[in-house]
Amino acid sequence: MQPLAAELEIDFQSETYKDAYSRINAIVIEGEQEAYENYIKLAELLPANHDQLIGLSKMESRHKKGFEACGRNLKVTPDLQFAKEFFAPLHDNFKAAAATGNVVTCLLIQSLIIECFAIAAYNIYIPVADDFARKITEGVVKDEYSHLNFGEVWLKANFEASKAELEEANRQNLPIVWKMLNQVAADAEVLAMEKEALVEDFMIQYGEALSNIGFTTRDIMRLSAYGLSA
Ligand code: Y39
Ligand code: FE
Ligand code: FE
Ligand code: FE
Repeated sequence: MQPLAAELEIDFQSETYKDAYSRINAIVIEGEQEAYENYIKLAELLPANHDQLIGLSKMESRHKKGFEACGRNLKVTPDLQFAKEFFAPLHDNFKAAAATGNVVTCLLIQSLIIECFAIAAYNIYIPVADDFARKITEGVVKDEYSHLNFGEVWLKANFEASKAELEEANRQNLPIVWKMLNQVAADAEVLAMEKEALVEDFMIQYGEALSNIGFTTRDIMRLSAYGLSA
């Protein structure tokens, strides 16, 4: 498939593009850094899966390096302060859940919500990315599917015992994701990433994940739209 970026004649060196990229690139770099830390924490919380989770954390730190290179390639300085604030509500909820040993909540936040957000964003970005970033992102998104799969497999195996905590964690954290999407929509648009496409892809990934874990279609409708109007 011919990359859409060529057809759209995106000017990757325009000040408008680089300004938006300074925030989106920072979000991705900070997100990968936090994902790295979150999987190390999950490795502590799930000793039976320790080595596998350390493996995932190492992938996240490689992703971070890849996206740092994408920023350098476009001569963009990532706005990391913006990105830290962007992730703070989800990150704080992850840390609070980890501190109280609520591993199901930690898995919902990192391995379902954040991974689905990443998969949606990377899928939508790939066709409109510059050549350098496209190659990096294609490699990264394959890994993200494996991270999502880890969460699905663990939660499916522990479904009955996790169900109530998943419902509550979804209620607390899904509205935050819709707010994050709204915050980034204008910058994403500059990169030719449409908000509607991001929402649609996220809903598909998240709905499929909930289905794989064992939720019914009825549950999935209720859970995945929670807070969408926020
Ligand atoms: O598991 C991961 O690697 C996820 C942390 C990385 C973050 C993805 C955040 C993507 C949001 C970008 C929004 C752009 C429209
Ligand atoms: Fe990653
Ligand atoms: Fe990941
Ligand atoms: Fe548009």
